[in-house]
Amino acid sequence: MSRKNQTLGEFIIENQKEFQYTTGELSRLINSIRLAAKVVSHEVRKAGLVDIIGETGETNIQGETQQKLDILANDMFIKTLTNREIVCGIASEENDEFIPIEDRNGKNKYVVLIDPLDGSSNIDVNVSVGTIFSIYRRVTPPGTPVQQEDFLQPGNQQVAAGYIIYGTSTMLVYTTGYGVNGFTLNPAIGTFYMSHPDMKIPENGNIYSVNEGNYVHFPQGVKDYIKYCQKEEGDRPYTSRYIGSLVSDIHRNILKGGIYIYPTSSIKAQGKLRLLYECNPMAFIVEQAGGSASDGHKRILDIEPSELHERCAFFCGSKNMMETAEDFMKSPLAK
Ligand code: P6P
Repeated sequence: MSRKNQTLGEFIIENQKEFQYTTGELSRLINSIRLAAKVVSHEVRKAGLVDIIGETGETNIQGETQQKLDILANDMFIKTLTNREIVCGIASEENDEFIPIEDRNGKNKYVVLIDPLDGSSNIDVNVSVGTIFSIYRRVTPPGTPVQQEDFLQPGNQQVAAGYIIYGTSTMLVYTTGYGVNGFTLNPAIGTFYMSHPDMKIPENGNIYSVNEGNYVHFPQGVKDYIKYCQKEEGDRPYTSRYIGSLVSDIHRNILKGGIYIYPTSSIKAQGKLRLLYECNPMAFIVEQAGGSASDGHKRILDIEPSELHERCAFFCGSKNMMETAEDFMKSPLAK
């Protein structure tokens, strides 16, 4: 069977052996994410038709207004992950604290960190949004209550990571450390089919993704890199593309080549993106696709987390573009 026609379910079974030590639990975990993705995709696609658009009036720990679909997506992923007796804890952008999950048989060995609906401010204007997930093996003894340290692991310990993009089509893209594969949902039959086998990000690209509205607040190194991208020289000027939805900007850059930058700034001293459930999973995926990801200086996956919702600067994309951007950040004037 051509891999292009393979379903996600068939792919998971065929690649079962890749999951170290697992007895099928990681496969069941990916399958539960697949189920939740289908339900959220259905709700996102009809958002304009029912009274689900708009804000709940609540705000999350990030101080961001919660869109109703945020809550629906969060509840859906938590419910499907909880019901499978595989996961001992979940951390979500929408929840201040991590959620311990009853481990009746004392064998649940995975924790999941999730941004259930990233870019949700785009929902009301019908721009693509996404779900991002990151999976670790717990580090505390099985059968004991999950602890904060199970979640505060460096990204280089992830056993799997992925995203779902609710765009012109719904795609699930994920890695277990053996490359990156993309599956597109056929909504008519509710099946994900392999559409992007062995995804690789071009080493070079000509797209840079940054919110230039914040230019005056950026570190000098970022300002200098943006001017480098805009200069008429060689293969430049590059094209500026910024959707304002991390999953969409990164997905496009993986397919076409490019760099995404959300730096620290004078108005966001820690940056905006969250290390544990945005930057780490995206960094794992992009590295597995042949790209790289850093905070402008240090590899994202080597950062030792100290808080569940900590933020960091995020540079991510084509290997050669990343090297150039990091060179600009090395300059003594880059700060
Ligand atoms: P800004 C969405 O809120 C998000 O977390 C990412 O999906 C997106 O890349 C970024 O923030 C956009 O932030 O400040 O440019 O609107």
